[in-house]
Amino acid sequence: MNYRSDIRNIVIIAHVDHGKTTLVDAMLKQSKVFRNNQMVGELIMDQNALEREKGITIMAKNTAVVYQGVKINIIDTPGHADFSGEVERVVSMADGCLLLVDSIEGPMPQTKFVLRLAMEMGLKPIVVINKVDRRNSRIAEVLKLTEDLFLELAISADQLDFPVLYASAREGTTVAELGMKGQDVTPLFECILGKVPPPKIESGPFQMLVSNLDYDSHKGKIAIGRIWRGKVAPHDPVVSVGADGSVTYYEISEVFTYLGLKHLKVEEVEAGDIVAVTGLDKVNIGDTIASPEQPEALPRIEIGEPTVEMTFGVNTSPFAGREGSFCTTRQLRARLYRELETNLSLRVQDTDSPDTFLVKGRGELHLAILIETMRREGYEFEVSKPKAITNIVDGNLVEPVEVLTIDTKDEYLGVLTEMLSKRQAQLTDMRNDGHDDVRLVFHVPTKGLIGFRTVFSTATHGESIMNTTFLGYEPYHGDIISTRNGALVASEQGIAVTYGLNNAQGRGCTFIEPGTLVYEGMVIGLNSQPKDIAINVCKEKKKTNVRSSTSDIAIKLAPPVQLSLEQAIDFINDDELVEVTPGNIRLRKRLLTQAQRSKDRSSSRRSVKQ
Ligand SMILES: Nc1nc2c(ncn2[C@@H]2O[C@H](COP(=O)(O)OP(=O)(O)OP(=O)(O)O)[C@@H](O)[C@H]2O)c(=O)[nH]1
Ligand SMILES: [Mg+2]
Repeated sequence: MNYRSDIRNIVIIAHVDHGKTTLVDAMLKQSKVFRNNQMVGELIMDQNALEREKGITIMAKNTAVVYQGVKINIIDTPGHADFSGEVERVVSMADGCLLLVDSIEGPMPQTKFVLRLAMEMGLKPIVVINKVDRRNSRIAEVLKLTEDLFLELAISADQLDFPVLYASAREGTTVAELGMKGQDVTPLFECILGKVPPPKIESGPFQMLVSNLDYDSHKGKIAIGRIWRGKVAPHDPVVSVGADGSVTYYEISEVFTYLGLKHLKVEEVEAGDIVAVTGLDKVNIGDTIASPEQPEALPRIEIGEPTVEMTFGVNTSPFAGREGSFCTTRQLRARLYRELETNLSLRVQDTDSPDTFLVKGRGELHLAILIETMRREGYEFEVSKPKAITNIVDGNLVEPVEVLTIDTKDEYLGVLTEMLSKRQAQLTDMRNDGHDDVRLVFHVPTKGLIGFRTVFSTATHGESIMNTTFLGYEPYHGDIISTRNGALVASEQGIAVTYGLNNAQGRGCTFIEPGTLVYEGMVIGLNSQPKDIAINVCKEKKKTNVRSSTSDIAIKLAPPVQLSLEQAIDFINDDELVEVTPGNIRLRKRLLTQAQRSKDRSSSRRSVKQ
C-alpha cells in the first residue's frame, strides 16, 4: 500500500451556521488562490443564487488549496438537516474531517448526525471550536460537550484522540491553545498536514467513485469524485458500472483537478486525488468509473430515506399558462426526473393522475428549494401540503420522528409547550442558563412539524431558533387535527380593490394588495374563525348621489401579510394548493367554486355518518 504525501482530503462538517463556509473563505484567502484585485467577498463557496439569498449552503462543493507544497482538497457541506443527503454523498471522498462547533451553541442535533457519519466512515477528526470572538462564548463547556459526543459516537479508541483548535473563521484566525493571539489559519493547515492521513492508494488499474455531477454547455456532463486506484488521462478507454451492474464503454475527454474556484485542465490524474472528468454522458452519482481491464464497482453511496412528500401537478388554476415558460405535464415530468440525477435524497413517482407527480424529500426546506429553483427556471405548477411519509414495518404502521431543539426565552415556554403538545411532541430535555434563555428538546413526529415553523416564529416574535434532525421511525402516534383557522376565499374573478379588501379585513388578515388579480377559489387571507368564508374582494363601494359625511374618507387597509414560498407551503391545508409561477405564489382551494366545496363537504359528512 502506498500513500500520496502530497495530498490531504478533508470534509468540513457541522450544524447549520456554525461557520463552515466562512472557514473555507479563510483558507482560500490565506492561500492566495485569487488575483490581488479579485473581489471575492464572503461565503465564496455559496455561489448558487439561492444559497446567497438564504445565507445557507445547499449543495456540498469541492475546492482545494496548496499549503507547503501539499494540496488540501476541501469539501464544504451544508449543515441544515434537510440537506443531509449532500453530506452522505461526499464524506466517502475524505480521509479526515473538520468538525466545527459554535462556541456558544455547542454541539447541536446536526453536529451529532454528521459526526456519527464521519465516525462510521473512519475519518480522522479535528475539532474546531469556532466563533471564539463572540462575547458570550463558553468555550470550556462546549469542548466538554463535544468530548461527550465523541465518547458516545466513536467507533474506535483512536477516534477519541482528536486535536482541538480554536477559531474565529470570520477574522480568519485559528490557534492551538486558548489565550494565544491568532494571526491566520496556519495552525489549522499545520494540523491538517500533521494529523489527517495522506490518501492511501491501491495499486492496479484506474478506479473512481462518482460523488457529484456538474454540467457545462461545451463539455457536457462532468463527473466528480475520488480516484481510489490507478491513473487516468484524456482519451483513455474506461467503463462506468451502473447501479444494476451494467457496464458502459466510454473514452475520457478531459481531466481536471481543483485549485481555489478553478478547474485546472491537466494531462493526467492519479489515485488519492479528487478530480473531474468529462466524456461520460450517461454516468450517474454512485457509479464507478474504471479501467476496462478491471471493471470492479466500488460500494455505492448510501443515502437516507426521504421523510416528507408532496404532489407537484400541472397548474390547473384559471390563470394557468399566463406566466410560465414550461407549463405542460411533459415538461414538468422531465424536469422532476432530471433532478434525480444530482439530488440524491429526492424521489419522484408517477401517480394515478397523469398530471400529478409525488415528490419525496428530506424535509420541507429540501422540497421548497426545488420548487423555488424550478420557478426561477420558468416552470409553472401547483403543489400540495407536505405530508410525513409513513411506512409499514412488520405489519405495523410507522412514521418518522424528529428531534426538535428550540432556543428561546422563559416567557415563551408556556405557549410553546402548549402548541407542541397538540402536535404530539414529548419534552425530553430542558436547560436553563440561569438567566432567561432556555433550550428545549422535544421528540416530535414529522407530521407535527409541518406547518409549525410559521406559527413558531409568530408565537415567539421571531426571537427563538428551532432546529430539527431525523431521529428514526416509531409506531404511528395517531392523527393530528389541524388547528388552523379557516381561509378567506375570493368569490369572484377580477381585480381586488381597497373596498373589497377592507371588508375581508373585517373578518381576518389578508395576503394581497389592492390591484391583485384574483380568481374564484383563490385564498386571499386567514379568517379569524375556524370556517372558510367566501368574500368578493373585487367589490367596489356602491356609488350614490348622496354624499355622506364619511364617504370621502379614504379607507386605510392594514398592510397584507406576504407569505414567502416556504410559509405558503407551511400554511395550506389538505384541501388547498399552492400555485407556483415565475411571477407569483398564489394559494387556492383545490375545489374552486363554492358549489363544489359545499357538495364535497356534505358528501364527506355523509361518509362519516355511514
Ligand atoms: N462572530 C463570528 N461569526 C462567524 C464566525 N464564523 C462564521 N460566522 C458567521 O456565522 C454565520 C454563518 O456562517 P457560515 O459560514 O455561512 O456557516 P455554515 O456553517 O457554512 O452554514 P451552512 O452551510 O448553512 O450550514 C455568518 O453570518 C458568518 O459571518 C466567527 O468566527 N465569528
Ligand atoms: Mg455553509
